[in-house]
Amino acid sequence: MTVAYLGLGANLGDARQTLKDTVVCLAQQHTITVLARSSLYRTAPIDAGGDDYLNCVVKLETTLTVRHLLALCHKIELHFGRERPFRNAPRTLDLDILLYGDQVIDESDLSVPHPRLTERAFVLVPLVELDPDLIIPQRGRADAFLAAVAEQRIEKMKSPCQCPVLNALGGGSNESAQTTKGRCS
Ligand code: A4P
Ligand code: MG
Repeated sequence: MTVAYLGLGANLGDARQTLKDTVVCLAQQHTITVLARSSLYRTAPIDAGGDDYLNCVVKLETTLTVRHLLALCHKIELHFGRERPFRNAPRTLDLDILLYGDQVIDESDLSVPHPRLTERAFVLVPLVELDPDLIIPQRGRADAFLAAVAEQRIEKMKSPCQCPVLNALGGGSNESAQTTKGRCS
């Protein structure tokens, strides 16, 4: 079993629903256990045009190799209608492998840790929310990079569920899991 972190982003279509459905989709894989999902964040596009993004990070445990995890990410992106008309084009769903255990991979089609991870508030802030003491292989503590991205606009979304008891129990994501079951093939 390997602990991995995925970055989820979307700025086309119903981004909030897509991100929630993607977490359900990941949780439905028998090779994956979703351990935690960060809050959703509304973020300014970085090096890209289009509308604001919604971003979050998922922490999971998996029996998949990193290559199989990448293939699964591509399959789920396609399932949610991802198209690639040009680099950094607006997208219905982007799924990036941020970290895969403590592995460092530098190949033409796969770089882990994700090469731009430490330059982007939309990745760092949810990562540190999930794991305040997270260490990024070969780079050190994730929170040490936060000051450098402080100018990038990022706003935590309020949970649509206003019940403090349900929220404390994680009710928001459970509710989403029930209403969207079966959508992921
Ligand atoms: N690839 C290499 N390493 C990885 C990895 N660790 N995880 C390859 C996933 N894929 C990886 O990806 C292009 C190729 O990268 C894949 O075929 C894979 O083999 P892609 O999904 O087609 O394109 P991408 O995600 O746009 O590329 P990239 O380079 O990862 O872009 P970035 O740097 O992630 O930027 N602003 C906000 N606010 N929120 C965003 O989510 N996203 C981007 C995309 C730009 N600005 C943004 C956001
Ligand atoms: Mg990507």
